[in-house]
Amino acid sequence: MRQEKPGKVIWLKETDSTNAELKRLAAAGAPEWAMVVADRQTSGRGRLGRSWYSSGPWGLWVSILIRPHMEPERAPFFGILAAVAVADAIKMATGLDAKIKWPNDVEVAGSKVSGILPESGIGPSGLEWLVIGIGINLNEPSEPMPEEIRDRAATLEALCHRKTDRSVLLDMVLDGIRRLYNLYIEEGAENILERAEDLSTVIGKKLNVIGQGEVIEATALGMDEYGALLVEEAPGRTRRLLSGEVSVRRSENGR
Ligand code: BT5
Repeated sequence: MRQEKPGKVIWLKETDSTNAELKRLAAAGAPEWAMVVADRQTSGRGRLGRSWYSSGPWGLWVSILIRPHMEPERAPFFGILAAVAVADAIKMATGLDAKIKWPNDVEVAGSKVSGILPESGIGPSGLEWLVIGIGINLNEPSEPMPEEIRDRAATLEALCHRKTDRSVLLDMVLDGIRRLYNLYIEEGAENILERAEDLSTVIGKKLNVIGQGEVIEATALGMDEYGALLVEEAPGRTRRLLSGEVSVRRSENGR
């Protein structure tokens, strides 16, 4: 079934986390495409308990609810699908060359401008809801970014010297997600994965893979329909990474 209708957007001045807010609504039966946007998050969240700096309306902090009929294990793929939509929207709005760093960062010239957090709810019949949280740093905040992220994070304004309108970018991101979701329903993951691989900063590169207490060297080969990164650790020995951190080795990115 094609997904056409935009849902109701709830705009909040402040919330703990738009993902937390929408997860509460999803569990209470909110319909597909319900959305929460906040001017400011007091406990914006990243993956693995990390935090997301979102102190004011200088960025787009949004969560989108979908209810795809699929195995719960495929939820991370929707993080990749959303990253393609965000990279496309940034390109369209600013002309910047936005890239995807697996699994869920969108970068411009090596700086993180966006992070995506898919979170799912599982019930007796499988996947019941999927909340896709998206944070995009649009315009320069009035206070400087916190010290610990200043080196790696950037706003679109700092990179393209123009302000980006929050509602315009939200519409572009939503259009992109709806288009890619329809493509997924009609044709499966293949074309979306191809787009994600084209936009990827890691595919074809030698990586350091930071796992449980160890760092492995491997070459990134591609992504699969579960959102996993496929890497080759040694000739002919491949492995699927479902989470964790990867960084391009210094000799590869010329830094
Ligand atoms: C992410 O996690 O990148 C996912 C971020 C998702 C944020 C959205 S905002 C709307 C929705 N509601 C939420 O509560 N969350 C979602 P991760 O890959 O774990 O990256 C987190 C790391 O990025 C932090 O540990 C910092 O190093 C860095 N970081 C934090 N705030 C940032 C910002 N505004 N811009 C760039 N980097 C940031």
